[in-house]
Amino acid sequence: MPPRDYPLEPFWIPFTANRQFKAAPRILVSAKDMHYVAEDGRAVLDGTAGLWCVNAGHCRERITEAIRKQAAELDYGPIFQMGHPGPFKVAERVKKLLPGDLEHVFFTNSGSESVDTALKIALAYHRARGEGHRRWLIGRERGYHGAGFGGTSVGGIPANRRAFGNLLPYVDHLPHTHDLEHNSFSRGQPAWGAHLAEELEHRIIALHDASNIAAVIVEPVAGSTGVLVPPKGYLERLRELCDKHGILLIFDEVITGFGRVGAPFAATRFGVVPDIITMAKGITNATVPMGAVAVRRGIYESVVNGAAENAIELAHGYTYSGHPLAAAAALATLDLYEEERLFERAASLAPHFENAVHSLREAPHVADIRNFGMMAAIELEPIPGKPGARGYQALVRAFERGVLVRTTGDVIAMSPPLIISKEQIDELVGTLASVLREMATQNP
Ligand code: PXG
Repeated sequence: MPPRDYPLEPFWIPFTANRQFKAAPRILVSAKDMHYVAEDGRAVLDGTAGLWCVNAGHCRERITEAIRKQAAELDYGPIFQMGHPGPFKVAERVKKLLPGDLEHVFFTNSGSESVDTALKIALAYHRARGEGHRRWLIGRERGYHGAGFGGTSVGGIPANRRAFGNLLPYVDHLPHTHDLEHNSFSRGQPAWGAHLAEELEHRIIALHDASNIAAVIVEPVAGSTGVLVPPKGYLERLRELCDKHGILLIFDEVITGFGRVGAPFAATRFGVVPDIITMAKGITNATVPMGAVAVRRGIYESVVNGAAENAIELAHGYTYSGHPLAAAAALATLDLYEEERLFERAASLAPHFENAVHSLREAPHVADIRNFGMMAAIELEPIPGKPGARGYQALVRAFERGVLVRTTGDVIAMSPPLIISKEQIDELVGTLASVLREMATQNP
């Protein structure tokens, strides 16, 4: 291995055990299609599409070429009271992929910014209609909505909230829908759990009153906390209750957007149209940071038409909203998805992926397996007294054997690029099977 010509210490690595990582780093130096190359020269099969984002595989020529060309043509253009073609074109393309009358698209640079933007739009919408009393934002336990103060507040992961003291006021949470007793080893949507949507009415609305609630935000399939698939009928019921009470429904599709579930969006796949969709990651195949928030026509019109003419209707945005390089990358990415029919490919690979991951059911220490589209999770029994240790061991050993998976606590998550072949799915799952067997001999 060539010596590293940089120190590890100055970089404070995000969402990482810095001391543990710096003692035994896993460094990737290049990538192509389904594989990374590690610094020791080994090829590593990408079982996670980076961080759920490289949906078309790595370093795709069409996208890198578009970025190169754009960088030489217009590197940056101001986007407040000025414009350049990229974001207009991307908005039109994204609109065509969206269900219902989700017709207007606001650009950000990440999923976290998309979530905070969506929450601010929800508040601004109610205020524009004279319902500024609707201030409560409702998230869900085990939800992940990024790292901004808004997203952390509506998020439902205790470890992400604990250190940060005051988050947003006027936030409450629905219960999550995962229950090992009732829906373990479900293939696709579990049959049990739709009744948990009733908690919105029975508990949240009963306590805070609907007239005070602005929005409910959920991931249609929760990703970060280990692929929690919505029970049959659950999202439909949330939609009905939000309609009944004038509450906006936000789907956070940062992971589920752009083909991950075998359709452009989970909203399309489940046939449930939310009022706002947040997205990021796959929109540019993760090559240049970009996020977006799509809203239904009525939301855009209420906010925009509700303001005085010549007034800035929504006092919100970022220097890099709709950045030319991101926009060029997005256009090339959307072309590639379409030409290679990658969303359809995801749908047709999903049954093979499902069978492959469920073949791990008899592997040692497997407590649950769940999957939807091209997302799957294997939940391991924790080593008594050491939560997370078994999951981390699995990540390290799989990496040593040339396969990248993602772990959250003792849950192993997989979300490969949608270009993966059936043989590569078998390699991914086969490697995990031998890792789990090997670990069991050493830590029964
Ligand atoms: N919403 C959802 C649903 C996400 O999954 C974000 C918002 C925030 O996006 P940004 O671009 O600000 O990171 C996310 C991000 C993992 C993992 O392995 C998941 C995410 C990011 C990094 C790792 O669980 N999701």
